[in-house]
Amino acid sequence: MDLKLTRHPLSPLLYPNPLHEWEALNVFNPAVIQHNGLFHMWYRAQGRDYVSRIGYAVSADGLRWNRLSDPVLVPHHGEDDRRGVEDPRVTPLDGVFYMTYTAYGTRRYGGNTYFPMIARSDNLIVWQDIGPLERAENKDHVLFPEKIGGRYAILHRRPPNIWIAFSHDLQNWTDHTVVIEPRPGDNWDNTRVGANGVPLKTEHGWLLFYHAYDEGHVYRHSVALLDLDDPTRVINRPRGFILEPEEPWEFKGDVPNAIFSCANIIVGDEIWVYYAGADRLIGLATTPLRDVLDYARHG
Ligand code: BMA
Repeated sequence: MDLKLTRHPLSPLLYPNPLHEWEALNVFNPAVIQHNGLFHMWYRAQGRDYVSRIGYAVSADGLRWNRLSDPVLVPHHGEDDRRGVEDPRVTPLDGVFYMTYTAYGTRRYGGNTYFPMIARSDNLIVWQDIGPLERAENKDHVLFPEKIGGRYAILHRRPPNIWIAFSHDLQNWTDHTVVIEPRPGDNWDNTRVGANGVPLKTEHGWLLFYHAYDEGHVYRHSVALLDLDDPTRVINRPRGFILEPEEPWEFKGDVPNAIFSCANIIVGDEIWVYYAGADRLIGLATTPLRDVLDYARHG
């Protein structure tokens, strides 16, 4: 069984804006949610200083976007995020919004200089930090949209695996467990794996979109199904991938062959996957929900 996402004909949807220094070079890796009848987007942006900031855009149809002229989140932790705030993922939960993002600085945490942050907002625009998930080399963290067994649940990535952890207060995280590992050998996902957007609750389990890259640093995406009550348990993980770089703007840009997604949302009877090509432009690929669920269950 095989499944490939379909690129939307209007894609790519968002380009860098040369009139704004902070987003003049690259726009990429957006979070997207639907709220009160509108689509809301938070995207990573870079100007020529290569510092990442997070911009906000709003849309009635999810295709044509209106952007604020100033970023809504900028570095604010000195050395800890001097090089930027990256890769937002936004989860609505209990009437408020949580953003997980990567703080990228100059201080070392383990093997690198980034660590995973969590922030919260009541109004989509003003974000307040809750704190780090941990002060360790870790990213690609995303909160589940509801509590599981009475606790918050979060996916994260201690390299090279996707992990899960649980918390009562969003500050102290325990029961860290590996969920998905790279598949060694001649496989597309043999080097590193990481979660994409907020996992989707379905009757068959949590539908997780994730990315992986191989030794040639080519990014591809696929899906897995996790047990609803015990998401440490993988129900099925198809062998294949559903998206790989194919378009010129996905091959060439700032980082070649990087297709990177922080958003997979249900729109009508489809899933819309927002993703960036080559760390420079933002595009959209879609699939019928029924097809991707069949693939996640039987692929
Ligand atoms: C990852 C993240 C993403 C980026 C990707 C490809 O580690 O930093 O922001 O899009 O690499 O460069």
